[in-house]
Amino acid sequence: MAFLPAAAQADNPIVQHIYTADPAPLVYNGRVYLYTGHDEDNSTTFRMREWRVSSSSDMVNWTDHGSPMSLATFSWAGADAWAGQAVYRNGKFYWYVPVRMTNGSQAIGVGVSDSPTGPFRDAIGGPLIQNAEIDPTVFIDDDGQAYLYYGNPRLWYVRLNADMTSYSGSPTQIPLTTAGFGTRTGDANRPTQYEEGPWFYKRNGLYYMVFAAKCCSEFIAYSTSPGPTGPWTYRGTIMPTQGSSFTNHAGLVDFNGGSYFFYHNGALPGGGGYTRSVAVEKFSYNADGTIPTINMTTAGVPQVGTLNPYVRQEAETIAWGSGIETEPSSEGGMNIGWIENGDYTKVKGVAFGTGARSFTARVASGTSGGRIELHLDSTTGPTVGTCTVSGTGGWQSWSTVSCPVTGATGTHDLYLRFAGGSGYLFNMNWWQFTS
Ligand code: FUB
Repeated sequence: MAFLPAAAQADNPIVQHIYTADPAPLVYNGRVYLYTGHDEDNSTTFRMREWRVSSSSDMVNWTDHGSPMSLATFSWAGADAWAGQAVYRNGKFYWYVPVRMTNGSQAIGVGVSDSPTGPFRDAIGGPLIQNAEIDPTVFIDDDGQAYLYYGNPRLWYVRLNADMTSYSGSPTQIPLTTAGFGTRTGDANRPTQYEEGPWFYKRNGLYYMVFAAKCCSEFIAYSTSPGPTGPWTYRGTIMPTQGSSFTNHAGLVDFNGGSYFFYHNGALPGGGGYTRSVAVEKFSYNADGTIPTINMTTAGVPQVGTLNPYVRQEAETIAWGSGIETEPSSEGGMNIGWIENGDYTKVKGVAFGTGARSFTARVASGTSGGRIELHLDSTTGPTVGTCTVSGTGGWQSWSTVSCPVTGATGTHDLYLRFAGGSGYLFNMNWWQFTS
C-alpha cells in the first residue's frame, strides 16, 4: 500500500494506492481501460501474483476495477504475473500474459471475458505458447489477421487464428538486426537495443514496434515497418532512461483526438525497480509519423472534458488518493477503505454548474464512523459540505448518508477529506450530488 504525503498535488503516477507496472491501455466504448501488473508492497524482486484493471473516460480520474485475473486463473501457473496486453474481438476481451508455469518454465496464457473489467477465465486451460519467453503484445490488422509478438531476449511472433486462442504455423523469430533495432555495445549476447516489453500497433499505414531497450536501466525505443512482420527500421529513443526503476514498459493509444504514452517508474514513496507505478504523458506524432522524445512528468495529462457530479460516481474513481486503499464491495465493484483521519481523495475537474444543493454517499463502518468534508481545489480549500457517518454495524453493512451543500458552483477539483477519531473510520462505495 502506497501512502502519500498530503502535499502531493500531481496526477502522475495515475494509481497511488497500490504499485502498478507494465501498462497496457485499451480504448473501448469511450473509455481507456488500463491493464497492469501489481508489484506487491516491499518487494525486493518481481513479486507479482495478480493483474489489475483501471479505467477512465477523461484520462485523469481513474476507476479501480480491482483484480479480475490472477495466477489462480491459470491452474498451471505458479508465479510471475508479468507484462501482458488485452484486446477486444467479436464481443470478447482476450488478455495475453506471461507466467511461470508450475514446472518452472516460462509460458504465455490467455484469459477471456465478456467484459473489459472481467472476470477473466483461462481461455484454453493451458499455455498458448511455451518457448520460455515473455511480454506478449497483440494487434489485429485491418484484414482481420491478428499477431502476437513477444520475447526477451529474442523477438517472436505468431499469427493468431480468428478465435484468438490458437495460432497457425510456428512461432517465428524476427531477425534482430542493428538496422532494425539499433546497436548496443558492451553485451556480446545482445547486439541490438531490443530488450523486452514490445508494444505492436499500426497507425496511418505504418507499423510500430515500441520496446524496452538496453538493460539496465532500460529506456524506451521504437522501430517501424511497412508491414506487420518487417522489415523493421530502428527509429531511436522515445523515453530516455529516467524514473527510479531499472525497467520501463510502454503502451500507446489514441483516445478522443489525443495520443497517450503510458509507462512505469518508481516515483511513489517506497517506489523502485520492484515497486513501480504506471504514469501517462500526452504527445503528438510528428507529421512523418515519428514519435517525439517524451519525458516523465509528475503533472500528468490534461483532463478530457469534466466529471459530472450529478450522476453516481464510484468512490474508487480518483485523480489522486492519499492514505486510502480499495477492496471488492459486497454491493459490486470496489469501495475505498482503510480510511483514517486526514486521508483524502481528489476528483479532478468536477462540473457543478449553477450549484449543488446536497451530497449523498454510500458508506459502511464497523466502528463509529467519522466525517466526509467536501473541499474545493485543495484539502484546505473552501468547505462546501460536511457529512456525518455513523457506525453501520460492519465494514460491508452499507447505509446512505446525505448533507446540504453550499457554494459549489462552476468547475473545481473536489477533495473528499475524511476526518474523525482514531483508527479506521468508514468505507465508501459511491457518492453523488444533487443540483
Ligand atoms: O514486470 C515484470 C517484467 O518487468 C515485465 O515482464 C517486463 O516487461 C519488465 O517490465
